[in-house]
Amino acid sequence: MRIAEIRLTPVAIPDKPLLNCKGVHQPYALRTIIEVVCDDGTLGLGESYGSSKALAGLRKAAPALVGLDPFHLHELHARVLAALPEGGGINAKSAVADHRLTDVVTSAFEVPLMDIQGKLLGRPLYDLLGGKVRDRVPFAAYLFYKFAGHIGEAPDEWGEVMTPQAMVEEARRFVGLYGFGSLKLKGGVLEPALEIETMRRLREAFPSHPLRIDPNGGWTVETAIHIARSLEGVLEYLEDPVIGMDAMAEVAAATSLPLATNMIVLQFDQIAEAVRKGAVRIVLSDHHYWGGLRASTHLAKVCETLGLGVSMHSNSHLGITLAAMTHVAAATPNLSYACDTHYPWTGVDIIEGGPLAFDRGTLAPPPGPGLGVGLDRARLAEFAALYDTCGVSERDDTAYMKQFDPGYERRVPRW
Ligand code: GKR
Ligand code: MG
Repeated sequence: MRIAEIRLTPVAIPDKPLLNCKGVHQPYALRTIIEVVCDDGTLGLGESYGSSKALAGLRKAAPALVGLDPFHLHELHARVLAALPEGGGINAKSAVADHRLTDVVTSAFEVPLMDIQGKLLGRPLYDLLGGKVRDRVPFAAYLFYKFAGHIGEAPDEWGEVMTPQAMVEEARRFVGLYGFGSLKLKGGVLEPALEIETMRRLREAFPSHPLRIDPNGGWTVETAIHIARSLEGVLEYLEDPVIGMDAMAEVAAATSLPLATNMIVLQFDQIAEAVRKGAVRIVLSDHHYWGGLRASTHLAKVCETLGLGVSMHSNSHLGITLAAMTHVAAATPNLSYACDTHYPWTGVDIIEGGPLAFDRGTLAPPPGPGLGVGLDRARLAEFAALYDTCGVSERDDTAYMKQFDPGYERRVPRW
């Protein structure tokens, strides 16, 4: 059994004008859909970033994987390293955090290979990760301040959300539609007093929902300490209030709130420094850049050993990613928090049967061998065509924000 063919399809999927500390989401988010076909016809599916650097890396590595045994995941990594000797990161130079290309590419191909393994064995993917420790995986509502609609378009169904009260309404809608039992707010957008008020109002409206806020390093150390102290007893954790290991350690030392990160600990070799400096108490896993699904479970083991909590990060994504997140979360004993997901903001999918449906804020790993999802080829073709015509070939939240507000300037920290 060998890999015979690999197909990579970049897609554009509709997104909403969601705000963060660097700007606003463009009308389309980009992903790459990966199909790995074995010589017996077994098909494995994967999903990764759609940025040009990630796509170029995937395209360059793919031919080197033809002939590989789909069970040989160490060799997968070795072949990716050999195919991409220049390495590098996948994000823009201006990004405050980056992901190693070779990890991203290995991660991207590990999922379809494990999907194939599951199909060959007739076992769900979580069984290849040690078996499931929970039947259903809890996800958090991912709340964003947002503009009413995209440039030149009528307001979308969520309308404008730019005040604490409007955010409570957004949260009510999320909880009503999907049953989420935890709430995460993307912060660093409004002035700090308003974001503190937003979290307090969410606490009043949802007294028993765990709450978290993540400004993506959008605050100075001083602002972050003020906000952290104001929200002690309100939040379960505070995610990436500031940028940099030392700045995070300074904030961590000044508050009883646990700090979480998907921005300063992105690779295994960054964990030791973070622990030494006391910079974080929770690390967010993400199988797209930690090295894959198995690496995510290894990360969880390291965190358990070091007394760190584990949560899960997300970007705008489709159902192959959600299925993979759910399998790995189901097989991670110490995943101690509800996983992040942008999925409800997407609302469309390229998997058979349409978008996966949350029930009481949770999702069971899709049934069936491997990932348990198949491709809807008509939808895939539709979003592939959109990629070719939509005019977005790179994520640039700042450039798009300038179209709303020509005077806008990117500043991290912003407040
Ligand atoms: O979608 O605006 C966004 C988020 O800020 C995303 O880019 C982050 O990667 O959700 C992510 C996070 O937790 O930092
Ligand atoms: Mg984050």
